Amino acid sequence: MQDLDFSQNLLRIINHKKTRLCVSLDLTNTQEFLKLADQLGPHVCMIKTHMDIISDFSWDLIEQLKKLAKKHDFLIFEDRKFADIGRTVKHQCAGGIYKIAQWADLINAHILPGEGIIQGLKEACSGTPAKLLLLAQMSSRDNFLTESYSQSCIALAQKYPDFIVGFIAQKKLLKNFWHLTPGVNLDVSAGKLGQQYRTPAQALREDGCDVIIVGEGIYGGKDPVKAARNYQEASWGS
Ligand code: 5BU
Repeated sequence: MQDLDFSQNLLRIINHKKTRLCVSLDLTNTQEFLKLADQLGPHVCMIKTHMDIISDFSWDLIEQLKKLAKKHDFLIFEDRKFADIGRTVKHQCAGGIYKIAQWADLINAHILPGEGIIQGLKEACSGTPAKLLLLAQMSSRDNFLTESYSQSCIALAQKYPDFIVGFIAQKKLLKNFWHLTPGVNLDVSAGKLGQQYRTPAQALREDGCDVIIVGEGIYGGKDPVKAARNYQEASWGS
């Protein structure tokens, strides 16, 4: 059975706040991170983190972020992209410095190591609300995630629907699963270091994804709040 709690909650947030925007806060400083999380919170259904790029990380950041998630009603997605054997990812997800399973609503993983990675992450997250997305497709140029690899992601998602709630993908792959999509920018020519962009309208309407993930397009400009508002509107009305 699919995890209804997660899906109902995310749907509730999307409809209540009128946004299908997840901002990717790829900032490296705690103060800047928290300031933007507070300013952008009203415009997003989710904030995506890369906690391991924060140079002055401390547990207080997690506590502050949790408070902001409550204040603004958004989910937290830690984009750690687990990719090791089950035993190792179990430690990486539940323990270490970041203790991701304790605070993330969503995590993600590559399926390269096989089914054990899902079992390891499931054990790490047992007793917590955290759910898993599989990395089925990437936005970067010439990536190695082939069609048959994406099909294997689909098969595994169908096998673990109580824990796997969707995919990171470029196009809709499977009914009743969430599709979060990176590689979105209103300026489609802005991609650097192999990143490829399409517009929110393309990602949501043409490619059938559910939530757009936008980083630089929002935090990279002079007025991130205005940019977030534009992406929110594009994600809702386009
Ligand atoms: P951008 O600044 O909007 O390009 O940021 C996109 C974010 O999504 C960034 O954190 C990447 O690590 C992440 N990402 C991606 O861009 N493309 C992918 O295929 C995957 C993740 Br998977």
